[in-house]
Amino acid sequence: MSSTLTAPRTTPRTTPSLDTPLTPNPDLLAWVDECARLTRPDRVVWCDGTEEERARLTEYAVTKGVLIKLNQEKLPGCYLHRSHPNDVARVEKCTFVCTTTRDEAGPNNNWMAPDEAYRKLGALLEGSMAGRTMYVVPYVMGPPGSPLAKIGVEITDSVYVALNMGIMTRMGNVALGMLRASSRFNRGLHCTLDLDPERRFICHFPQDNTIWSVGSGYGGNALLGKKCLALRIGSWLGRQEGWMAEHMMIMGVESPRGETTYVAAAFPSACGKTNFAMLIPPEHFRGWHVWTVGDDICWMRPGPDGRLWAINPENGYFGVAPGTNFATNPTAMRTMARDTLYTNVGLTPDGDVWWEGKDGPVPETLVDWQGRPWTPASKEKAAHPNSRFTAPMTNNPYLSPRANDPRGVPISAIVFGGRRSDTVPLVVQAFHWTHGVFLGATLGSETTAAATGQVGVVRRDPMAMLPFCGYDMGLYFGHWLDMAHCIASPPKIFQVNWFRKGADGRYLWPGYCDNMRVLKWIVDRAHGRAGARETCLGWVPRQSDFDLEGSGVTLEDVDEAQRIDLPAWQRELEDQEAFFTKHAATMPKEIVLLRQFLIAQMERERQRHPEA
Ligand code: GTP
Ligand code: SPV
Ligand code: MN
Repeated sequence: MSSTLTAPRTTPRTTPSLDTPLTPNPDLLAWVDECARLTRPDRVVWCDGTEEERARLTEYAVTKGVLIKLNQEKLPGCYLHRSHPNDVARVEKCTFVCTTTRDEAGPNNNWMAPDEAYRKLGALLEGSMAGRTMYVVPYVMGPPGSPLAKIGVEITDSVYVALNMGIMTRMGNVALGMLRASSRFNRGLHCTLDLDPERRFICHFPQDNTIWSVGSGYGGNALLGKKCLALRIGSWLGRQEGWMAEHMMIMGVESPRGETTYVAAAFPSACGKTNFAMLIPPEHFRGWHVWTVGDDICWMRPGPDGRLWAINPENGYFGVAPGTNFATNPTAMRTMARDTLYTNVGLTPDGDVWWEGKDGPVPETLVDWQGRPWTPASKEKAAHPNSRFTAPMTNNPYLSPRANDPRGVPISAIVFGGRRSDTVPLVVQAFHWTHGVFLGATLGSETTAAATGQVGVVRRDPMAMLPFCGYDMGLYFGHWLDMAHCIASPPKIFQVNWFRKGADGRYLWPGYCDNMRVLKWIVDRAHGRAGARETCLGWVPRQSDFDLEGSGVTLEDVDEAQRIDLPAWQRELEDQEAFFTKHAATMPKEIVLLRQFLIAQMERERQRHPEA
């Protein structure tokens, strides 16, 4: 292995000194060679995933200023990274699905012809790693041995990306051992270039199982196993192979009787998956425990027992820092207390990290995410709103004992949720699977800092997959409908909204640990043992079905959070129109009809209550 990292070689650029490859796999060697001939790095480093290698790469990143060593007494094994200020979130406008035809990508994706994309990015990649190191990062998505696990290899010029991949995936020899001589691996080529936003492209070639990403070093743009492979390519493969790749967290909910029910939930980016997956039940729910299986991505397949079985393909958490504290998410706080990479948070004088909404007093002075002096009087935020922590899954004190189970866990309930200050009730249960697909397909949410662009505007984000579905979204809904026929005991489907506000602008629902109250109803309903009332939107809990003891929430607030506001629903249904029109060519008829059905019901309601 390369001991050359801290003592650069003086080899001429044109003949990169190839580090000893860790595999005899001919296709992998040929592809790495091809990438090296294109990008012309000074040296090639094969990542083996050992602790020794992690220590060496970390030390190298510190000497290069890529990482800042934090206070090792307070935060052992933790480092801070500051990304370029123009490179702080996913960029949807630079993200392309490059299928043979435009129709395959669908109106939900930016499309580029594969030839054009390879040519365009190829030109940018030519010689792009000269003077730099090329890291070859083999990784597995999913517990090794799982029938759903997939292998990828990411080639990158970023040591930060290599280190993050080491936390987020099962990385190194384990992947090469699984791959052996097979040519079936995802080919990911990543180069940060000069971070010029004009030369930033994230291109997916589902038909070649290939991803090329240039011009960004951040999160979902650069950690290619995550959104690129696990969701965009994953969703494509899932449709072909009969499984599902979803933007969902997975949790095990243990009751006082010792029964564990597995729930998967899709909320758009920065809308609460990590928090929900790490929920600690309130005092009143003694004997209940939530165990985290995953916090962002879920792969599901029908099992031989007729249930839907899910794995978390990831091995770590790339979580939102702002708003995280010992009251909102103590589990996350404990998870990121060691061996964690922090990105774009504030740095205190004693080498600790800080962000808006962290516990304790606001530091009197610190260095902000851009490396500038900051005080509480500063107008700008200390941490970027999309600042994040990368922490190993094994740090989680409530990691599910089944998180590494190759079979996965059987899912009893699927939850869709958005960030909506109005209109959408706290919780609704779908009447049936197709109605659940309709609830997911019409999901809307206010945009967040997880992607560049305007924050706080409602947009349609079906199944929280709008930025991540690697093919036509109408066909994706069709795939959801088709899946029902392979699952004899399908999960029950629900919709939630933790973010509804009252007329005074405050949240009607306390959220966080109190979401357990909604979760208990969901779990009970999934087992067919809790009451409910029928509305035109779906089944909702009656006051008596809902345990509010010790919550401090008033019944008036809960009623308001559940209220069906007819004029708001009229606007909501009108707002869905543009999405349905855009996707008319492939939108399943059942989904179109369910919307028409709801429109008709709402019209009749309004006639009965003209004052509303
Ligand atoms: P991605 O990693 O971007 O996919 O996001 P995520 O869905 O995992 O979101 P996360 O759990 O990190 O939450 C994002 C933000 O929402 C954080 O600032 C949280 O504090 C806030 N949040 C999470 N749950 C709740 C809740 O129940 N109520 C309220 N009001 N805010 C919440
Ligand atoms: C999201 O945006 O949904 C994330 C963060 O989970 S990123 O890895 O940047 O996609
Ligand atoms: Mn996400």
